Amino acid sequence: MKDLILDANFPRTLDQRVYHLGIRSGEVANRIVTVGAPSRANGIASLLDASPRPFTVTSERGFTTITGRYKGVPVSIVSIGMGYPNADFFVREVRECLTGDMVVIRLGSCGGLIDVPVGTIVVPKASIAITRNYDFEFIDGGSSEPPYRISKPVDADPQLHRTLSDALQRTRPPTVSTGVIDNTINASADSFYSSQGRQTSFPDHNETLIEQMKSNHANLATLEMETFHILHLAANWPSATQTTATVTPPVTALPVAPAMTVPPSPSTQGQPPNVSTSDAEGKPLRPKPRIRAAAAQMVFASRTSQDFITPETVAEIEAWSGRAVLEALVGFEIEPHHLHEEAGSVWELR
Ligand code: R1P
Repeated sequence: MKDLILDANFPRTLDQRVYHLGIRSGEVANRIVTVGAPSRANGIASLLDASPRPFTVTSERGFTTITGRYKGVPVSIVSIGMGYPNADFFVREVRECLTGDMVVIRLGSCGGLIDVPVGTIVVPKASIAITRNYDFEFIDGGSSEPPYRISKPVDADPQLHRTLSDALQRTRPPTVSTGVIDNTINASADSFYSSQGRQTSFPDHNETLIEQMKSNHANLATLEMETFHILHLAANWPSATQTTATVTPPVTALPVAPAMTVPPSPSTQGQPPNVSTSDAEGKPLRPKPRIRAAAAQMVFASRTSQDFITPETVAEIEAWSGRAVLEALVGFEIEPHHLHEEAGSVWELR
């Protein structure tokens, strides 16, 4: 380990950057698109307003945050890589850099479990988790345990789900032959292979897994690796109906040395960590802020026909869905007192 970390609970650098994403308060906006790949993030970022010039941080751990404005509204695009652990870093670390609401749309690729063409965009209303059961005896299969666990569903934010589906329908280019499906169930797996029913040289005991999932959830339509965890954290952050106090995470000593394209404003330097349920003066927000999340999933692989999407179709549907996600976010209302303070932020108009 090359860095000395003084506090193991919530590591931050002396200049208040969260340890894995490398961002700090004022560098991430309330409205966020999260994607898996930096190329997808850069494609969406190309749609941002020219002014203020979008701000980019790439952390040592490979998370990229791009913040600017779309049609004048502050938005961030965060590329997180793959899987539950990275989704967890994303939600928790962004949350501690933000005051007010955190509105998140995940735009990712997925496998399709229903008979739709590759290039279809699916907007799930809920997600379940499929996880490998480490207590199962995978070599001899002689365990009384099941090899996989299937969780109960967690819902997307219903209003954001509807706004997202509407934006996708409204912005669909006439040249695109595939459509939008919503109100389905997604499954997020903790492996691309075993817990998605793929066959490899490992004895994964997953030959009937997809059929079992489909028999439990008739409208199960997509498989990917992040949506469940994002929706689950959003649904389990203390909300307007709860009274749990938010603890301000402490500060650590050493910087993570993120690569930046635009220097932060001097007015953001050295400020204390935000208490995310308070306003700029430290007064509690009423009602308390929320995390609201939904997802749009591009079908890259059909698990029924075994078709895989072409690069040309990827380019076409990423351009469509990237714009649609931004449209959905900027059209989604956040009460003014639940917005992060603009003064000193990287999206401040100077
Ligand atoms: C697997 O190839 C990856 O692709 C899907 C899965 O969820 C997983 O992260 O999403 P992204 O296209 O967003 O990376």
